[in-house]
Amino acid sequence: MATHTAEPAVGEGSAAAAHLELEDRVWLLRAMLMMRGLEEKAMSLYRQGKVPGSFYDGYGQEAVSAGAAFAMAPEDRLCILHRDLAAHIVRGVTPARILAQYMGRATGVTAGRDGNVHFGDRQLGCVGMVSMLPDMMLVAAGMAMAFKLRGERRVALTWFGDGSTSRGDFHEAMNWAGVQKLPVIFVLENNQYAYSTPLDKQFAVDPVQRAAAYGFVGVTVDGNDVEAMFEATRGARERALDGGGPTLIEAVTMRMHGHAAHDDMKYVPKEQVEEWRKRDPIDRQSARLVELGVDVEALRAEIAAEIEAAAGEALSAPMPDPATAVQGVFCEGEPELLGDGQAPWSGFRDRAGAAASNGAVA
Ligand SMILES: Cc1ncc(C[n+]2csc(CCOP(=O)(O)OP(=O)(O)O)c2C)c(N)n1
Ligand SMILES: [Mg+2]
Repeated sequence: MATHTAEPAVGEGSAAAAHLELEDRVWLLRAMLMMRGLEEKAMSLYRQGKVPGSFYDGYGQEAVSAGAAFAMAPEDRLCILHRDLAAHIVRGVTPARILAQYMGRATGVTAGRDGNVHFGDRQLGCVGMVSMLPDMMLVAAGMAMAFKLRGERRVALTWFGDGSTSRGDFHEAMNWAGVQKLPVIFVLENNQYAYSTPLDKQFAVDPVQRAAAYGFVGVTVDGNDVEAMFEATRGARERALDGGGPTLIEAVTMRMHGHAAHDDMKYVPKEQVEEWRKRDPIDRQSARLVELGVDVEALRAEIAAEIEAAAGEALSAPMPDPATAVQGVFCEGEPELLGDGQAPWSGFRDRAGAAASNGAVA
């Protein structure tokens, strides 16, 4: 049975708070602050000519990747998109490796093969994105199919944008996931624009209703509330593990910057941006934690120092040796299996070692 349900607002005493310890709530803020700080640093390095190509960021959307990734177990698999840096952070990619990745250094995740967008540390259970959007929905559905066939209790998750919903591959992935009741979570990051195309030129229905058309649950979530994102994803994961099939989570948020560094987004009304600025996900989580007595300023200072140290490390890392350019392009010998990622949520902490005994492969 398919439903179109708006998630309840998340605050004290909410469903999310019931599953999150204070330490988890601080972790969520930490991941968002780290994402914002790293992207701000990277944008400045880009302007200094140290980041080749273009630069895409997820300013204002940090809660979508932080909250969703936080709800996933080590043995789950993630397909991470271009506005979802916090997912890499949650899974355990260090700040220095991220900045090295952006600057094409040998110590980056792809060792200089790509820059800001197409990367994923396979050893941490993350698959780097394919540029064709939204092909990662099919990759995630394929991984979920493997979990189902092998009888493994694990889930695949991918993010994608509002623009992706107009593509054929979106519908193919949704249909197959629904028919097969696959343990997959589709996070539709509705940030109001696909490059310069606004929502009213993108779809004629509320896109979350498309889940019902394919026979599974769709939920709309405030994508600027990291705890609501966590809770919706936690629920979707439980449903998938219980054999309830996929969930489409529509995370409603706003792309606060241009499509990429070159885009001044003249086509976005200023009032719209200012309206969304009041709903900033970091301010929101900070306010909650200040109420709970957390020293958020100290946390900010700690993260700023970590980012400076990471930038120093990445800047002093070597460029890759050109002689290695053709290495790692094709699979040689036996393919290396994906590993498990970090899963910092307290709900997974008491299961340490569970992933190892799972015989997890994908
Ligand atoms: C099939 C395909 N067409 C075009 C592009 C170029 N492209 C990259 S990002 C993007 C906009 C995507 O918008 P949306 O899905 O809303 O994601 P957002 O960038 O807003 O997060 C486009 C058109 C692409 N990567 N793949
Ligand atoms: Mg978009």
